[in-house]
Amino acid sequence: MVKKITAALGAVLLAALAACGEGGSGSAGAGGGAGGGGGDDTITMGFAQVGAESGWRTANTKSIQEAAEAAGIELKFSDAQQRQENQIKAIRSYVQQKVDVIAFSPVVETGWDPVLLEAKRANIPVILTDRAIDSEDTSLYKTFLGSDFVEEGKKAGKWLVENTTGPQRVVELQGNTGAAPAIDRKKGFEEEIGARDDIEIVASQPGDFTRAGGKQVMEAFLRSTPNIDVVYAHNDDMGLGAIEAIKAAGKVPGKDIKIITVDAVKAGMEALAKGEINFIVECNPLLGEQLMELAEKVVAGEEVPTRVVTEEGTFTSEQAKAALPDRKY
Ligand code: GZL
Repeated sequence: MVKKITAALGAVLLAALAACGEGGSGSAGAGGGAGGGGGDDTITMGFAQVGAESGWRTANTKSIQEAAEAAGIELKFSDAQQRQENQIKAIRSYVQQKVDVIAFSPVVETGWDPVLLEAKRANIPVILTDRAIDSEDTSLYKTFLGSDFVEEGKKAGKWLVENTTGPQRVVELQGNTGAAPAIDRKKGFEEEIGARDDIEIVASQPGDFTRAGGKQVMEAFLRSTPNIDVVYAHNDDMGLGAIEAIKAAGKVPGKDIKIITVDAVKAGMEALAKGEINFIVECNPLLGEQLMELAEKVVAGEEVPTRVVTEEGTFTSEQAKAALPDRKY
């Protein structure tokens, strides 16, 4: 009799342990999707990247991929070639794959509500990284991790106000139309240069954050706009394109025409150290580690701040020379 009871108890114990194993830690599903991808405990992230348009983007992608690997997060990654419809398709596919969390850098500010509503209905949390969206419904994402672009524009304008005298005719190379960094860097710059009535933006066109785009628009400005004193480029890559156009026009970049850019990627810092660019406002692309920490918390159902602003500074030519040896990107 005793043997029968022992055997029965052992069977119940084994069944209980097996059931616990099937349930897994539950972390993959808690607060997140149905836990698609890797084993029970592996978080699966779907990341919809803007594209590969600039040195900044390359560094940003590398940071995300390396941080996912270090955190043991399975990363599904897509490159939208700077087209919103491709990002929307990627997000939709991540919902269908039932990933645990979706993160993306919205190429433009608007048009995201329908696809983010699909993610919300599938109980898959969304994290905005790098760029923000302009939506009334802030329940569509858990947090926004990225720079304050208005502040970056202000830093650029402040340098121009404080480091020039007399009339300054400025041409502006904008990022892609509708992108948060393009809208806000313009806004911050204009706010700051308002302190002087002899600084004027005489021409402004999108160069789409690419070196080729910056060169093309600067060539057009040099043909159509007389007496250019300053180029304000929304990123280093367009500033580097402008340098090519200025040199081809027989002028000296950094001297005949001052150049202010944003990002502080290696190629931009090298031009700054050479004096071809006069001032760079840093925009930190190394968001990977913070993104993975936020993803782990969000999937575990923990509270996270709705806004995480990244740390970044500014560089003069002398500061670039000192910083270059240790720059990671
Ligand atoms: C800024 C980022 C911008 C960079 C550009 O956070 O979105 O996009 O400034 C990049 O270099 O193309």
